Amino acid sequence: MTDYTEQLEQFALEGEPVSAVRYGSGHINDTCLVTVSGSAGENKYILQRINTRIFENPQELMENIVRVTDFLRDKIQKRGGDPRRETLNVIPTKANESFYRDSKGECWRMYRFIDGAVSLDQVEKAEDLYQGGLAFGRFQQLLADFPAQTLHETIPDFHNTPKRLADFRRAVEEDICGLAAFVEPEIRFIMEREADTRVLMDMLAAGELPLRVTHNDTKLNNVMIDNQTGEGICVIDLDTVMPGLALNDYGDLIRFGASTAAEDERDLSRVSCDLTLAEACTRGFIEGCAGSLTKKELSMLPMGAKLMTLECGMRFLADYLQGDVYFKVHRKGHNLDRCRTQLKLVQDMEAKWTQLEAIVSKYAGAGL
Ligand code: ADP
Ligand code: GN1
Ligand code: MG
Repeated sequence: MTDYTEQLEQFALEGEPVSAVRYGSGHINDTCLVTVSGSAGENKYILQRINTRIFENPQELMENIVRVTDFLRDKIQKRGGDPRRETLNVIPTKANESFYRDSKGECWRMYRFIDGAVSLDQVEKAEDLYQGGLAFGRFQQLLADFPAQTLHETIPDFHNTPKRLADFRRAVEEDICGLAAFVEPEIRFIMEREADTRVLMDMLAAGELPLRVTHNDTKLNNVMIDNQTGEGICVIDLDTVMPGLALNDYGDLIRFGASTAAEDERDLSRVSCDLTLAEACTRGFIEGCAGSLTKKELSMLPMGAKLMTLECGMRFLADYLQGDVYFKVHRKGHNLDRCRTQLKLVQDMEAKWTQLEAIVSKYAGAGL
């Protein structure tokens, strides 16, 4: 078992640690649930090893998170909410730093554990997606007046889809593991959609879409759902909060939430874009954004869903071709399985385009 003594000693916790166990199923960071026992009883925390291969500047990353969560805490307090549960709370180190660099150079941060709530890896019911959409839409709304220029770009070009395509193309050309021939149909599927990849970035460049402070990783398991009320109470995983497109937050929500199967399902006959689930995401997100989305944004929402799914598919396939260096994998071919579900979803979204547009129209109302 991993010994976290050195790391735990650095943070001012309300009690003595009694256990520290691996937790969650994120693809990026190493997450650990810490339980401490103190005079006031048990307390829980989340200890995370920041993935510094991906987030190369942990200082800037944590600066972003502290600024954003301070800003949110203030707003939540002013409207009478519970700032201990409705935003992430960074626990500083005893030296009053936002993270600790250990003797091996690894970087660790601590959050207060959000109790009485779950993060769902699997969609259980449409209502969860409505709640997820609402939480991510509201999150964007709460940050609408955040000074965006003070945010660091933690991963440059994170959702620059044409740039992602260029990276993908390079991975195919280099083919360092000799796997490209094996995935020729998937490569062709992606390349055939080259023109699509530019649509939103071109609109952004032309000033047709606004840059907002967005979350950029809106998987359902990045929102905590309250056990009692079923409400999406807190948006977590704030590593990629940066200026971005609202369409990408909507898109990633649909990509993960509206799928009838897990992101790594091997039986592709089980993978499709479920319109009831897509409707729940759409209703929640549009409602959460509370009238702030422009006409153009609303009309491009289906494109946001398709491009986030295509982009994720090419990222998984590029990682497969490069020897699984980015996303955590738990079996051979895991990234290829993930890529295939994404491409199947893209195909299904294309087939259901008119219905996806009709769903947006239904909730955009007069805004469209
Ligand atoms: P990753 O970037 O690897 O996805 P996350 O920050 O999303 O890492 O954390 C992984 C999982 O840990 C989440 O999906 C959630 O289940 C759990 N988690 C993270 N932070 C908290 C928290 N403050 N309270 C409760 N659970 C949390
Ligand atoms: C990663 O960290 P996690 O598991 O919430 C990835 C997202 C992908 C997602 C695919 C920083 O999200 O961009 O969409 O996996 N996060 C990063 O499941 O690359
Ligand atoms: Mg996560």
